[in-house]
Amino acid sequence: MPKTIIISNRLPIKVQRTEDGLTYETSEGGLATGLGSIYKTDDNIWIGWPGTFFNDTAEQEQVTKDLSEQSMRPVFLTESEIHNFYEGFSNETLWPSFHYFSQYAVYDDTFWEAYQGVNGKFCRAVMEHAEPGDTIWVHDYQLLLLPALIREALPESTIGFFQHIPFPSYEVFRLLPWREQILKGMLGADLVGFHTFDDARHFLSSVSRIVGWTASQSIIDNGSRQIMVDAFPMGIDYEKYASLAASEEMKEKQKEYREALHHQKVMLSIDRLDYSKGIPQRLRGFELLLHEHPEFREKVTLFMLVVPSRDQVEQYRELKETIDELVGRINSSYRTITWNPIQYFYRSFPLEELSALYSLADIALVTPMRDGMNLVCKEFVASKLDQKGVLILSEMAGAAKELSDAILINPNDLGAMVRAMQEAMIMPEEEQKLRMQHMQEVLKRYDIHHWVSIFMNRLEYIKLKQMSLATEYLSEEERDELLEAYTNASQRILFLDYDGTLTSFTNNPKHAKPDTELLQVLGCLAQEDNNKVVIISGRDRATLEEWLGHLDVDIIAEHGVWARERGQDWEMLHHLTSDWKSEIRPILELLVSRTPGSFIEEKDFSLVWHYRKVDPGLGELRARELGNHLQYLASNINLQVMEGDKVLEIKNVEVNKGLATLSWLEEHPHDFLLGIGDDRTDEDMFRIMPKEAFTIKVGSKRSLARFNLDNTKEVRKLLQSMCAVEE
Ligand code: GDG
Repeated sequence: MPKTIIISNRLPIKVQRTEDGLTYETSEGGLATGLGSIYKTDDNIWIGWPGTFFNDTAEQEQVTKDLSEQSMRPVFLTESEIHNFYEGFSNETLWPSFHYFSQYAVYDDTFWEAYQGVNGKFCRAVMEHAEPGDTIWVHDYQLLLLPALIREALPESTIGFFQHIPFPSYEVFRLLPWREQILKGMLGADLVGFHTFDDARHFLSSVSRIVGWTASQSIIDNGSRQIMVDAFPMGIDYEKYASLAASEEMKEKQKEYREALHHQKVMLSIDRLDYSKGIPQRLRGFELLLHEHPEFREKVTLFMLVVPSRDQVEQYRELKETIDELVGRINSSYRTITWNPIQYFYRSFPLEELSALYSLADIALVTPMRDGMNLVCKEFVASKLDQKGVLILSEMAGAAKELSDAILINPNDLGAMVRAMQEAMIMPEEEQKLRMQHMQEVLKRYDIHHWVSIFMNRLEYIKLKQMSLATEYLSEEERDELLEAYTNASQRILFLDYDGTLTSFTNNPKHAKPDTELLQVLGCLAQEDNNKVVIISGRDRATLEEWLGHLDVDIIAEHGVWARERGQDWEMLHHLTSDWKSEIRPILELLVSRTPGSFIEEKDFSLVWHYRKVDPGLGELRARELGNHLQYLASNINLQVMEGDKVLEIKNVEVNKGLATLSWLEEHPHDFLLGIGDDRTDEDMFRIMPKEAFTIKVGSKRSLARFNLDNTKEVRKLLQSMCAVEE
């Protein structure tokens, strides 16, 4: 039975070596809770590092055995791997870069090699357990290369990837020397998830500019696979925090704390020690509040918990010193005999204490400079049973997108921070309740269980979509079948698109002239009496005439405006007008003057705007703009706007390759049909052709064709083998 495999750098357990032997303490983190419903059932497993070094084989075996009873599979890492891969590349290169602190990013090849090595080690661990059909869910920035490694080893597998930290804008991401390898690693997944739409947007923009793969409606089509990119804001285990806060024990604790704090207002701040969390800025804001608003002195205490983290790293050590100094300065400047402005703790607390603090606090100060999501603010809201309390939240936290009823601030704007604190201090209870109620409704609904199920649901969806759109590669067997049908037939029609099918794309369409090899194969097929070779293209008739007119082929030009049977004159397939051009041409000309690299191609009955050489992103944006602008105008004058590969074509509605193909089929009896094409306009041709026809899409984008071939080279090879049949 297919299973689900979860992979993260750390296992949701802390293994420790004590005098009494090995101890195992399960994690209560949100992710572990949410995924608990998955990895603890059936044969599902969680793969990751157990958090302690085990060099002794016997000990490793023991840990593996003990963990396997809890559905976990350890990946043992050495001290040097942890140093270079985890503390190094993950935390000193990726973490600062992704949190917009590029000035702290270390670019070190030793770190990068270790990162690749450990991702490979994780891949081998996955391969020990994975089987075709399994669903694999990879987590976070320590394992960005893993999706592609798994894809290579198990091409058909279902792979989801979720990044818990932000994805920076292209301008910041591009600074990384290994940017392309990183993106390609992530793109091994079928679904790439982030906390916010902005992260997803930034990722798509980097992929388009660095890898060259563009997306339509958040789905990247790389030619062989579709990859969905979406936002999945992670929720918390709402019930857990709400019920903890409701317990008698917690109420007692809260009362005790409240008395000790002399019934002052409590501002709460909880973070891991990290420069992304904006702790010094928050302290400066608090200092300014006390300075500018003496009325709040002795009326408010800032309860500040900083959880030790990464303190071997230089920046973190410096940050700790800055915080210590600031706290010292503020406390010594403002304290009185009975009041200490800041209660500062540099250690971690048990969950119960945390819950008591959440319930007790009047104001939560969550002001990171940048945060993927931030769960602390959500836990605070869930713990507010009486709905009294104010959340001050940084716009730079992913959570701000959902918690719009918080007081939102820019953490760099100290003035705004002080005003927000002042507002929070005097906010009427009714308003507090109203805001809190709204936020609780959101968090209750979008909790951690919802997050897991929606991610899994989308992963299943994209996999099904991939399957439904997949055309089958023309196998050896089917090729033989095609050749046999071809040999046995006496009235064959071969519809062949030109650009992207018989020749590859060039930056300048005029350069795509047929070469000798192509002329030879077309000539060979065309001279056969039983064959009708039809070149069906969007190009203008003059070019097609010049390039292919000397062969014994039929030509359909401009997607079916003009046609010419061999040996005859050009005929217009529909009676069309081109009066509309004078109205549309100025719009396109204005667009060209605003968009360097683009140009207009004029055909008898259509106008085409080309943007292949335009800055990626800008071209698509302008094409959408033009599409929207023309939609209304075009429908009134019987025109259609057709999107192609980096082109937008405006022409009469009657014109398409489908109608042209149909008129050929009606007029010419046939017992063998072949249609080959590569772009959207060829889909009209595939649609019109009978089911038994051999329809072939070049590339593996979604298609109505029965089969696909990878490129023009393979098309030519097929045509050559048809030629050889005749000889
Ligand atoms: C990353 C992203 C994203 C804190 N102190 C104690 C303690 N905590 C718990 C909190 C909360 C968790 O740690 C911190 O989560 P955050 O989301 O705030 O931050 P990161 O650790 O940086 O997490 C972040 C998250 O991944 C999830 O995707 O939201 O943006 O950076 O749950 O309660 N727990 C205990 N004692 C403490 O002293 N027991």
